[in-house]
Amino acid sequence: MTRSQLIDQIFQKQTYLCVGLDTDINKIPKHLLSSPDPVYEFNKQIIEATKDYCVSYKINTAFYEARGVKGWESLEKTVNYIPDTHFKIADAKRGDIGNTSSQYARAFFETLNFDAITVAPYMGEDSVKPFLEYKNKWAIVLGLTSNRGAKDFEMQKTGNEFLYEKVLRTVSEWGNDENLMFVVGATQADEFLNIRKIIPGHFLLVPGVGTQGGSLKDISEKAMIKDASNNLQCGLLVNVSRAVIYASDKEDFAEQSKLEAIKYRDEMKNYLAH
Ligand code: OMP
Repeated sequence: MTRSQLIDQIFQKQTYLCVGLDTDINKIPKHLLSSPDPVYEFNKQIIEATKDYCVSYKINTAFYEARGVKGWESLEKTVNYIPDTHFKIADAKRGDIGNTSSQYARAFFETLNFDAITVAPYMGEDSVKPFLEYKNKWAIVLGLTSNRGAKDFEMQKTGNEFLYEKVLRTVSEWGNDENLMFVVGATQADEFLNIRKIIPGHFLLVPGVGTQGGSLKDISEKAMIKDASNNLQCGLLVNVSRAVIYASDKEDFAEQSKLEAIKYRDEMKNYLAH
């Protein structure tokens, strides 16, 4: 998916919600456990319930890899089920020496039909570049993450700047705003204005709203972007996983997740109007 297609979807649907399919077989409603592939069944119903209120789905591969071959099958079926109108993110946090990264890129962009993959920048340019070589595919590089451990490296000074600032500045030169996004956690709201000074045009994938407590209002006010003609481009994909998909553990789980997604859409609609 291209940047302009993504922006069109955002404004058509008045939402920049990304629903995180962090589907844990131990947390899904018990009545699904008798179906042949309970995780896929759960995901299908969540997708049907939420697809009108979000523009993207993020599949965190850990929840699937943990179940071995069966989990990988659920993942493959799920990504194929997501409509092509939606931006499909593999949250796999990959990145290795060049020829290995090329294999990861093949796995997620060719064998599986993802639009984007999350990438850890620690190993440098040759570890990120293979993900940038695919037309209309994206690398979403970890910038400033939402977790406590962000202070251990990302928020340490290297010279005059924080390590995460150096990452944003350097990595943004390896690609452009048509193939590169950055992860910035919603729990890091104080840094958003600064981040927009360093990368004024790139989309941000923002997890940390919902269960982790980040404020949608705060980040939307600080980090939305405009083009040269002063038209709003949004520039944000806000991921919510648990707070949407586990809204209920009863038979009404899909209906409840839809209501949660609608709440986020309604709030986002307001911010897109300004
Ligand atoms: P919830 O807290 O349940 O909404 O889930 C957040 C999702 O975003 C999980 O899949 C995390 O792995 C992911 N995530 C973070 O929570 N923090 C980050 O800094 C980066 C990510 C990510 O790359 O998506």
